[in-house]
Amino acid sequence: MGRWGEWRTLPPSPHPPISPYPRAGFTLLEILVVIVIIGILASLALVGVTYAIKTSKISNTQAMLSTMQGALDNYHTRWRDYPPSTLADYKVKVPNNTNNGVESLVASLSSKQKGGILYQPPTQEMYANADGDDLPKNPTESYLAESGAYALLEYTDFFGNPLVYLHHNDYARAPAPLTTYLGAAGGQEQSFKPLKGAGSSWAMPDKYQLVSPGPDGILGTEDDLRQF
Ligand SMILES: [Ca+2]
Ligand SMILES: [Ca+2]
Repeated sequence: MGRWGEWRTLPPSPHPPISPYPRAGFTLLEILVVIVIIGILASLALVGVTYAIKTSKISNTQAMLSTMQGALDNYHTRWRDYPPSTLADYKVKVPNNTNNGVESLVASLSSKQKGGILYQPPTQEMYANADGDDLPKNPTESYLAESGAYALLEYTDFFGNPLVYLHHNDYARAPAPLTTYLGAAGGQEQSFKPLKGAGSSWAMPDKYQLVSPGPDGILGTEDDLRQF
């Protein structure tokens, strides 16, 4: 028997023949596995994006508080004091008992009477009026007033909630009209409790306390942001 004859008598291969054409389509199981993997990756990406947005709002709010601190130092250099905790100190009758400190802060840092605009937030949207109050006339010659009437605006943090401001004269008595707070989403009024520093003394004892309720919008929780 010749050489080619020997080749033809070889036993059949144990491996099945390989098709020259690719298999058409995927099995249902393969498709399900891919869908699950895509779902996991998408939810991880969403968590990452949400976390990055929150982190950036926190750091922007902290930067904003420190810029405001500089503006308040300029105000103090000029007037030897920080803005009062309420516009009642400007001899005006304030219309309600909410967000009074930050309303006085906005008026004080943006008025002709107090030396011009000492602070402006990064965007116009960061002026709010969460408690919807206004005065019939402009009490401090604020540049933010329009046609005589004066909306009692508040500075907001990067989460859209008004800040809290309290002059050091008012830490100890901290009456409700100076410490009652209403967030941007409305809802329940909250109460700001002046913060203690080391030992039993007040934080920022001879200055002021300037606080953002942080990502959760609730005062007195761990995520509050402040300038000290
Ligand atoms: Ca108010
Ligand atoms: Ca207001």
